[in-house]
Amino acid sequence: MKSVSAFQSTFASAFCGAIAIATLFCGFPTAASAAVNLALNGTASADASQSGNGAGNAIDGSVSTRWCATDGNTGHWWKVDLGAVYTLGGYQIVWEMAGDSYQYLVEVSNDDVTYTTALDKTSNAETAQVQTENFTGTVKGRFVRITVTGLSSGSWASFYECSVFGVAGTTPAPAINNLALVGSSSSDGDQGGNPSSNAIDATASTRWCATDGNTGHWWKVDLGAVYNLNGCQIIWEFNGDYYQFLVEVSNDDNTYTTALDQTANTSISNQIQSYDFLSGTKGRYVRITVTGLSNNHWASFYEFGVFGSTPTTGLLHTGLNASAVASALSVSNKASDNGAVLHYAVPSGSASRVDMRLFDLKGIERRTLVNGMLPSGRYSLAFDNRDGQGRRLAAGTYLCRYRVISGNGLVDTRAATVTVNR
Ligand SMILES: [Ca+2]
Repeated sequence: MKSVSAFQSTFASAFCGAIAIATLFCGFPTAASAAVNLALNGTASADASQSGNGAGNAIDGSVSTRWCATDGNTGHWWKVDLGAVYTLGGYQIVWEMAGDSYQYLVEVSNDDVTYTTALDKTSNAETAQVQTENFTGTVKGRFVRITVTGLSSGSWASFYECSVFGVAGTTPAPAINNLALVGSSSSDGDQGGNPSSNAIDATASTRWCATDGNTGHWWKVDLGAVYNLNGCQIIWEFNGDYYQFLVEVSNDDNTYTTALDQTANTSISNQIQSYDFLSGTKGRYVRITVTGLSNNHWASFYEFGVFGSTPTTGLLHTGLNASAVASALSVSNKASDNGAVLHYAVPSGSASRVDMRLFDLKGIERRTLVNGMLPSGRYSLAFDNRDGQGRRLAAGTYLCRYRVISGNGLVDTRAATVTVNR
């Protein structure tokens, strides 16, 4: 991210999630097994592993065991053999340290000899401990290798878990991201010190916990808009004990339908669990109700991730529900990945009409990005590099014009440049 303003840095962690999402607009059809972690059944190795922190610790489904290199140098690699060539949608890494940025290169190979770059994170500045990334274009491979190229002072190449998501065959892999990171959470009750928001802070050491050890407690996230939803991922408090639960989705927070039924689960006890939702699942609200507990545990998890993709119409547009803001517009253009993220604020007061449009440098309007009434607050919008007819725009510089109109007329108008990469 470049040109980080105070406005952006205040919400850096939320925007990191939005930026990850920004790479996802590929229009992939729904396919089975979007959210299955292929790495769990793989074989891991590394160029060097610290005693007690072997490569296999990063694919054991637990965030209490980790791989670690033998020293603090850069250049160490870790890889997983998935056992067969898959079409890969993305991955997730739970790094050892929260708040540090790790720079790394993700490469894939069919034969463990010739590797090609799947995602270049050698300039990565994100500091979230749990980083979920989508591959753009078609990425296939049997071997996935992570080479750590840069470290914060005092950090070693080390992560608790690396999940790899993909599908068999040549079907394009669905988007892998975490829509929940820019959502807002709530529950039927939070234990002191363990609020619902801990499950969407991309940190594997903070958790939501219910107020007692009873079953029936629920947690939910409002994604801010209706999405096509592929699946979810849960990092439970405990590894090795099963949890029984129901995941439901809703467009209006009133009528819920089942997306995933694990109320009879007694066999899956990994701390990190990834699931596909039922085919065709869509929704804005995602609610998990814990229906059964083992070993006297309470309903509690470190993270709840939601995998999904942009609605069939419209852009990914999420309110962050902040109060008391001034009108603002800024753009996070990304150099290596497609898709800028536009950050804007609707000023305090009554709801305003927002009119945001994209123009090319000849002044021709190419797309209406936002046109509607919005409450005061900060928003981010992940741009999919497409025009109003859904066609991919040519690479280059475009102009975003942002207007706020209240009942009394034009309040503010602002502009910023948007870079489209191909
Ligand atoms: Ca682990």
